[in-house]
Amino acid sequence: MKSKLLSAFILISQIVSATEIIPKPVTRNETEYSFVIDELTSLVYEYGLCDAAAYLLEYVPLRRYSVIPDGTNAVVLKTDGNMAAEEYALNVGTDGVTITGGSYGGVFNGMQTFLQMLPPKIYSKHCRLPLQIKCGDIADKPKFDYRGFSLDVARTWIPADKVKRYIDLLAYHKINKLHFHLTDDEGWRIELKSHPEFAKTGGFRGGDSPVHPRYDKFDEKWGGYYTQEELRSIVEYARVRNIEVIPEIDMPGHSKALGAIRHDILCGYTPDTSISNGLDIRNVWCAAKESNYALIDDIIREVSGIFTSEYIHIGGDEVNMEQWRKCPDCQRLKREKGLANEKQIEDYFIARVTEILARYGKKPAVWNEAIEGGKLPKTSRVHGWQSIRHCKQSTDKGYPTIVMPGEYFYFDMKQSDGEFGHNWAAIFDAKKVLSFDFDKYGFTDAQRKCVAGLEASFFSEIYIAHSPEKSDYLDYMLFPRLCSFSEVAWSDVKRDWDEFYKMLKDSHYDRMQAMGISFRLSTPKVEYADGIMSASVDDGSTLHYTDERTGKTFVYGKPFVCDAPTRIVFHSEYGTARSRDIGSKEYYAEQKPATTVTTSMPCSEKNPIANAAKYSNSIARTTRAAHRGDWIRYDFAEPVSCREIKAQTGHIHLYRCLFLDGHVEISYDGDKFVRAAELHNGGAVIRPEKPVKSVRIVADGNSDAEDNVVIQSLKIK
Ligand code: TNX
Repeated sequence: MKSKLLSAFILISQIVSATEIIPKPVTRNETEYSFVIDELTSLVYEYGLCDAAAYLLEYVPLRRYSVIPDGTNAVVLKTDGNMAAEEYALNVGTDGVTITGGSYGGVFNGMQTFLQMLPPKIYSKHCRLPLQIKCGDIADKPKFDYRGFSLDVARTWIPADKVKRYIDLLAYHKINKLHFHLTDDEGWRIELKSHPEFAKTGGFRGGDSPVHPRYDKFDEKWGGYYTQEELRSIVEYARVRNIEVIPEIDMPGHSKALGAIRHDILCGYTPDTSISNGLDIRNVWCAAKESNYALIDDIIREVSGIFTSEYIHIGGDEVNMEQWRKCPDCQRLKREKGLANEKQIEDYFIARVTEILARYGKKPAVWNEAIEGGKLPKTSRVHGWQSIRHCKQSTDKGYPTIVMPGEYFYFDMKQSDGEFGHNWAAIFDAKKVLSFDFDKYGFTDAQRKCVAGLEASFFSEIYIAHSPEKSDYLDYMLFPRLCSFSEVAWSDVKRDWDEFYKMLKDSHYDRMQAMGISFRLSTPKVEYADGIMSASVDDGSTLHYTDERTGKTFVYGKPFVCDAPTRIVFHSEYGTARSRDIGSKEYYAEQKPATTVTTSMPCSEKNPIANAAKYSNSIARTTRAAHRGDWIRYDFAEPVSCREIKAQTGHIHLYRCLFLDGHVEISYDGDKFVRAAELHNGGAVIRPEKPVKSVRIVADGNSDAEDNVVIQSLKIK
């Protein structure tokens, strides 16, 4: 008691302000009192909540008890069978804290809310007592039982300890499913005792591996895989954090890595192992070979023994039907089984795999394309990814549907134009994620009943080019978009963006800092008028600017005179959080001078050479690969004064359709050309000294990566 008074005294000068909780609880009320957690506060919990208690002790160093003493000066964890599984009540009185949950998951959710009510430093796990917490009551439960996140570890290898770090970050945001995308064209990440070569070879690409790089790290052998022991430890780590891990073996398409090791799984086996760094459709399991189903049995048997989830995701997306159309065995199967088309071959394949799953007590989850054949059993869980329309179609057909349209929930999409990432679904930031709303898309009650939950995701094909060994890029792509996602997946109480953003800045930025997240800050406002450059932020972060000509960076204090022929790039920082780079358009616009583009190679009708003169996203494609001496030439209508010209062949978001070996020449008069730079990965930057009339990219060797070349517009600054 003496110590209790003492700690109350120490804290007397501190005002405990209520922190905002994310996701927002259903109901919350507060009193003006507070409770002090000190060295004498004990943790009291039911026997079945041992793991939850141990988890809490990592963050809050309480004394540990397992039976309820008199209930005062204690944090009590208990369950109440009358509550829904993940529901919880959190009551903070002047004599203690009680967290009551419908099950382990409910208690865990309550604990996360409790942690958010404590100072952010508790996330460092080195927090010392005493700690003060506002008294009040929270009653809360999730909108969806399935609040998922899918992580693609096949395209870019993410080691187990890093996966566990993300499991922690998901748990802080009450996400309860991890959809683990473990296999794809670019990698096989699961150790199988029955087929050790799948992971030992398929986990690595580049170098002497038969698996070829497609997006980056072209020259090194790079990758990894999880041992079964590591996978089990991930499953267990996630379980303690109320997260179920759902493994995905992506079949029958997206299987190029495995096909590179086991050619016999592919259609019409030919020993065609020729290298393709780019688009390669030899990635579909043959549906007609009985030996394939025996192999799938081996895989599912082992995977079932590792993962405790009742579901295994078996893929079903983007299957290249052409392979089956060309395969005599698949065509025979089609006739024999009376299948109407290739889509029904996919149905047949999935039905066979579903039978295998059932043998091991598992159910299938599939991507939305798998419903197209019309025969997918209704017990399959469908992940709608292509669009909201596809999600609706799946609910219309009565499938339990995980709603994850790319345009809202694919966090590999860019967050604004000019940033990195994909853009096939949309370009969006946390504000759009928060705006996701079934009403807006007219989901009927019947359709809503089939929505099993929401899922956000990160596909990693271009992550490989962004220092995957550091957390900056992935953190930046995920946060705060994942914060918005956690709100829409959990909470029925609508917060608009202004309120949500204020909560982020006032409460959650500091928490994310303490969680060690290098999240993305909003874009600074940069203005240039009357020769004065000025910039501002709305979130208390520190502004920096870099002079691109000198490469020097300064902290921004106040508006400054700016007339140098350079680009000034601003960004803001808050601890390890960072905004995108942004310059003032008025001050240094990208130039788009009138250009004529010609080439020595024949071009496709669909992507004509004229596209390359447009300075838009449209590209030109040739109809063959480049040979030594081939050229692409850009002639400007008028000589162009500029600081830099970037010439690029190929396209990172497509395939390696580039000049593998070549150089760039410039001409000041449109007649005489001088060699200006060597190509690296199909591109080069030149910094001309005088106004330029023409640019020419010349191939010095053959481009055998692909059977066509992508020609882009020049980028001129
Ligand atoms: C679509 S998600 C895919 C992935 C890509 C992703 C990139 C799905 C079923 N297919 O293979 O990685 O887009 O955003």
